[in-house]
Amino acid sequence: MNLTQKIIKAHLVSGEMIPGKEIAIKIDQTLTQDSTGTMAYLQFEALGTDKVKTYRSVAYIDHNTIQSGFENADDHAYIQSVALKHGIYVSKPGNGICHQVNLERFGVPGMTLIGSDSHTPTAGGIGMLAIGSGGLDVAVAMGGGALHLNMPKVVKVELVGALRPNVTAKDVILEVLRVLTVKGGVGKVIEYVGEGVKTLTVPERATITNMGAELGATTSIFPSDEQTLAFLKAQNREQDYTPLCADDDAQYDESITIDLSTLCPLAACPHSPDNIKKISELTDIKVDQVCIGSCTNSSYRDLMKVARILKGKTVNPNVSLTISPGSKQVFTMLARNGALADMIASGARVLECACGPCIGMGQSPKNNAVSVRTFNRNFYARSGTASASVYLVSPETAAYTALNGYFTDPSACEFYDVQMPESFEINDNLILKPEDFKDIEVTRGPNIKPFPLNTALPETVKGEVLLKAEDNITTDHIMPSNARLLPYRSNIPYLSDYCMNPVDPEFAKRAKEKKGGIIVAGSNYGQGSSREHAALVPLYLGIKAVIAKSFARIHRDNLINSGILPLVFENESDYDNIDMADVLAIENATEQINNEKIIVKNVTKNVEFTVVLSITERQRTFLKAGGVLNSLKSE
Ligand code: MIC
Ligand code: SF4
Repeated sequence: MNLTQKIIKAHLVSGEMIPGKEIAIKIDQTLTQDSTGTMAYLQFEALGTDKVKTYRSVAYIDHNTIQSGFENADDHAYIQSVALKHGIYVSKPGNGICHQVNLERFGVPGMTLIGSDSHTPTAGGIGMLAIGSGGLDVAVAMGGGALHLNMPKVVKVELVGALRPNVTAKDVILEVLRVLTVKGGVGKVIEYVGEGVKTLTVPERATITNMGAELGATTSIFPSDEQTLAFLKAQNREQDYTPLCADDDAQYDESITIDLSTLCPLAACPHSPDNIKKISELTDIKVDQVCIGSCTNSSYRDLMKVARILKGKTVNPNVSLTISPGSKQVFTMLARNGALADMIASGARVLECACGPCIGMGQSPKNNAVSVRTFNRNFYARSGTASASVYLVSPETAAYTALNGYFTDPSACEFYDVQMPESFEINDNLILKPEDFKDIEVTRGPNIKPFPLNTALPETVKGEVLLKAEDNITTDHIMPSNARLLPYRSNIPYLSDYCMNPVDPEFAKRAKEKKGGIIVAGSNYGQGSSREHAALVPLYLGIKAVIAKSFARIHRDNLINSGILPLVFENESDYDNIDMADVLAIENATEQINNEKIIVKNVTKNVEFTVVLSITERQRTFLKAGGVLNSLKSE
């Protein structure tokens, strides 16, 4: 067996391990963050579980940290109180980005983890089977329920050789994205093997598994080996170590080989993480902003290299450089060893250890800016400035670029060899343990509005086409998130006015006037974030179905959980025959939903076409009931 199959087998609750078939697995650990967490905990409360049933559940507060009104702070208070009341650890704001802190303090090789954040697979760097999902799946897992998913195919990525100086783990995952594209990982786990694996430290592995989310993959995973042991020892968690790897004769569904020694520094160009070019091809481009940080590249070693590059130099006069350390642990260590002083002295704007500019929480660049970031997503408008062009690069590329003001290939620059520390500074004083708190009252601010509930599937599903969208629509298109909107993550009615804003600013108004309808889209609809808001807001607007050429995994599950039909064109050419405002109807919907193929009538054009609903029996029950919560209620 490969490593993925071994961990699944050890956690299998039901189903057969045949790719594409539904399985259910036991979940050991869960994580939530604050921008998806309020919904997850409202749903958890609705399920009525007293105490979490997992080995470890942690609520992180790291996304909505700009407090320009009471909303975010109220949500933090709600999350802290509801978590402690139900046996969940709390990582307070200031402690760091969920995935970085999870790796440092909680990740255990061989365990399963689900998180209400699409970059949960970061923990694959420490050998966990870590999957991103909607908040409802996390709520169910916290209550002891299994996670249902389709048994993934497993792709072997064999790493051979070793990276050259100033070529990094970020360049490895950008290369994988170039080869596999943003749709290439759907329904698959990406498993890294080979001699090259041994040359990568746990945080480097975590950079690679983190951005595996951009492949659309279920997750990515590395073996647990000497590097894992060294990392856990340095975190004073040696007892959590178990060696794990694939059998020598393990079978894989697909495989690719990457020779690390042939890679060069790369960038993902606007507006997609798979639009890859060599840095050496971009050196004529003048840069306005550089942002270093995010759950992809903000580990101790990443930032130490940045500090060494910046030491004694000054950021280019035309560049604004920001640095956000990944965690309090990283931040404290940089402060103690003087690296922070070198960053500040160079002119870097040091931000708190949180998601920050990655989710548009401040630092939106100027109009038409070129912004170079060490993050994982460069989707259109995600930075908060729609006219900006965002490029994704390694910390080394970012630091040299910030000094020169133009894209700079770091492989032609000085190399600073920073080693992993033998011990990290351990201070968990911002992690609250539920056992230390008694008689907790849950605090609820006025911004927390009830989440919308669907109704049971009607006999006829009928509506106008309210939007005809292209390929690769992201959740940042469907429900944009920025410093202005993130405070309303617990207020679906407020958010609804901004639904699809970057695609069509009139969409929300139209949906409200028509009292709902249908969305038609191209392939990979809903890629990106795990935010349920990208399903709950359309539900609130009365969207009954999305008909697309294909869907991204987490978003498709979120639509089903909300009772919205995710239908796939049987013949992609039927997409071309549909126009905005056409009226589409599914007659005998309650009958048809039992079938794999469903007939849709284009009432306006008087033609019919077929769509495919390839889901499990369980999911059909959810759609009939109008979503998971209705289904559970009726049970
Ligand atoms: C993201 O990177 O897009 C986020 C913000 O972390 C999201 C979660 C969210 O929308 O709150 C994710 O990746 O799931
Ligand atoms: Fe936070 Fe960005 Fe990572 Fe999402 S991708 S968890 S917003 S740092």
